[in-house]
Amino acid sequence: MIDNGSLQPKIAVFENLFEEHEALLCRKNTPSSSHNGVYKRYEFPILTAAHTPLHWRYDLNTETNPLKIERIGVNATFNAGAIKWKDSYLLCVRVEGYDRKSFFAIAESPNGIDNFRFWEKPIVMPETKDPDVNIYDMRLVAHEDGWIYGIFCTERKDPNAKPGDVSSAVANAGIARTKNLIDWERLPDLITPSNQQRNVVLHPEFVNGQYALYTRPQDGFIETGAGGGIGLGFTDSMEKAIIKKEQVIFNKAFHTVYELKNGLGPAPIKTKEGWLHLAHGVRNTAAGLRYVLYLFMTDLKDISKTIYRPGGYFMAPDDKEIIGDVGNVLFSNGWIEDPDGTVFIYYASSDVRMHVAISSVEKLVDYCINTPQDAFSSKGSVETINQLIEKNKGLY
Ligand code: M1P
Repeated sequence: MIDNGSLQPKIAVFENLFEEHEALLCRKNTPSSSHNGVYKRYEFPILTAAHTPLHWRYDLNTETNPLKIERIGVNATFNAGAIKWKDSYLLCVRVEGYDRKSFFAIAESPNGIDNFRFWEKPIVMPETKDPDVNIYDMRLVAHEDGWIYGIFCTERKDPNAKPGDVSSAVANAGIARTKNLIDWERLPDLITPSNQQRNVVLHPEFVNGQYALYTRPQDGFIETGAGGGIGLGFTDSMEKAIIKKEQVIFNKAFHTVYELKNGLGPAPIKTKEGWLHLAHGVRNTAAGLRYVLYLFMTDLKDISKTIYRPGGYFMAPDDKEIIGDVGNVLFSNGWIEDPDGTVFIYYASSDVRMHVAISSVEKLVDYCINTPQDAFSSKGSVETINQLIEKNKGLY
């Protein structure tokens, strides 16, 4: 499946390009020295635009490209869904061209940390009768019904946009399924009571015989309005997915990291203590929106009930991660749990590149259970710190 270099041309003029590209793909990744006991970031981004195959970007025929000019530019590789597949770590990456269009492509690694290589071709995603203009941010879920589902955002021009308004868009959840991650069957888009949807995630198990979907209702494409929290709804079928009632299970809240928007990341991981969720919270600042990642857990029997809500963020943009096309953004829609409990957290920084951080189910659950909840005021935060100081008496 991997493009292992068999497509490399014998043409000397491209040799340096292939050598440099191969060196980047093979670069060993090492854990960064600083960590907080919960997760370890890795030093290098695992995927950048430069990782995309040269045969996607260059006309490798020296007769038609004697000047060795890049013909098709790739701008970014980010917001990837993730799945373990035949002992490999696969990312379904949002690849964005210089033309601003995003598409999906699978990148595969033998260890989940480095040596990610794109498969030979990007995914050809079939369309519904209403063609997509832009597709992005796929959540990959191996559902217990036997299919692997890809739920993603499909964006189209707003049909009600006023004349001259060429920006207004409508976002909804596109649904596709596959058995091999190459051939995809497109299903009708999700129907919900909300105007717009992004960050829709399929729960991996049936709930009372129904498919459960986490949603993120919004009033408009940018404006969340009354929506913007994490919703939950149920449908009898994925072939005609209709959610009649959306219940918000985790709302936005004043003066928190999820004040403006609150959206689920990847599908939750099942643990003995509950379903473990990774999500993103957004707040507004004088410098624009700030996206951070946070964790919470829900009840195994009642997935609408949040049982642990650690306060504050779990990961925030750090150092070089702050810079990018849309700065100050961490976004995650993919993680992989290994059989030994290791968790590979795949996250993108500032809408440009992909990273990995390593943790474990044990650590993440401990973090959720033992991190104090948000006290919703400065006074409350001081009280929380004072409780820890009291507990630590005689130990420091
Ligand atoms: O630019 C930050 C993110 O903005 C959108 O996310 P959300 O709908 O949660 O605000 C998406 O466009 C996402 O891809 C992007 O990373």
